[in-house]
Amino acid sequence: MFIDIPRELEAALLGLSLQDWELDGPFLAAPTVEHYRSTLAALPQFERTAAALSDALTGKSGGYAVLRLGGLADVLGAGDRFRRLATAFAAQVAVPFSPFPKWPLWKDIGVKVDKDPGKSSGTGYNAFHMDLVNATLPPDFTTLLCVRTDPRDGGPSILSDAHAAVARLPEQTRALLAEPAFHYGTFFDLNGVGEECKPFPILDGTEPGRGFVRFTAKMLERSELGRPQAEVARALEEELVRGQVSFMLEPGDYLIVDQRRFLHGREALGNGQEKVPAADRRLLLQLFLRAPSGSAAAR
Ligand SMILES: O=C(O)CCC(=O)C(=O)O
Ligand SMILES: [Fe+2]
Repeated sequence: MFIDIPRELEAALLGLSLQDWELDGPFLAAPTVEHYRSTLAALPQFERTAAALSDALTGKSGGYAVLRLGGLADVLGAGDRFRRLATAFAAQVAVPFSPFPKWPLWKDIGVKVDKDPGKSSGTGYNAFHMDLVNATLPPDFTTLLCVRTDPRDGGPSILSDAHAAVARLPEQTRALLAEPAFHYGTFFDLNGVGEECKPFPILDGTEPGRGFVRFTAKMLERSELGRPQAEVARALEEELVRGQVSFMLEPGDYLIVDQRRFLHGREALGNGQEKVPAADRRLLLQLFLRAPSGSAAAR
């Protein structure tokens, strides 16, 4: 699932000057998508890299990929040129968009010592979840670009195959997970993700192995759930942890997750974050992708 950029391609990418992107509402505008796709397609070794990416995301045991863009980040830093290149790779997979009116496409995920430790940008364990879990149309892909690792050496990413975890649960548990009896979080001022979904079923009743496993383990501590719901949600979380893979994102690593196949999270950061200057703390950039309706990822 880790994809290196061949040297020749890396050199060609460093020589590019991609145009700045334009948005059409929350979405990357079609002419920008076309410009980014066609510019990359013309580069040496690109086809091989795109095929590896597509295999990692759509292959039988796939569902996520880490593109290793560290060589580009070393030269370019994390500024506009690097972000345009990462956006161009994202645009190969699906259409980038920003659900949050406040953020222009990429959203910073830094480290805030005074925030709920279990939430995005908190310092603690970030339990298995899908992003925008309570939207009727969650993003098809969530992506995270690593700018800085935790100087206290914590925060490996965790991923788990959601349908594999569900398949290991007893029938009765799965039946309860298919009832619309779960809820999580608030919903306001979001673009491109439909309406609020509340309450929602965790399993959406499509064929086993398909569709979203609409789950966040954060609901266990932050939503008032009925007793049977809490029990089955806990059982699902345990299976996700049992099946998890974990790895540390390095600077320039770009993680792309198919939200219909994998749930994600992050282990706790290292101790003593309050002693680390804010500008030195771990930093990721987050971007969401919408697959064209009718594509494999949107089914
Ligand atoms: O910090 C991380 O690695 C994951 C963050 C995340 O999943 C989120 O903010 O939605
Ligand atoms: Fe997330």
